Amino acid sequence: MLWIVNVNLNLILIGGKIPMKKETYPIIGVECASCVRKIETLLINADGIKNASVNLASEKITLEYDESKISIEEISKIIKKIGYELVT
Ligand SMILES: [Cu+2]
Repeated sequence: MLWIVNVNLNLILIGGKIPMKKETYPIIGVECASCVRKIETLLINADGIKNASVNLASEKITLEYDESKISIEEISKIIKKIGYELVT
């Protein structure tokens, strides 16, 4: 019984199925589609971020990220560097 549990655990690790944190935050300064593209492109290419989606109408961002690789504080700093502010 125990080895079955281990096999399953290993498969999960090999498969890279690390639980991603998915969270939505308000974001300040997003004014047009170009802002949206700029933020999303930057974040999606950052290590540890699986997905970033900005909603222009609601001025919110939905982030899917691996907390063991990147923290929300680090993501906030990246966003701030290009002139926007994440509200956490
Ligand atoms: Cu813009």
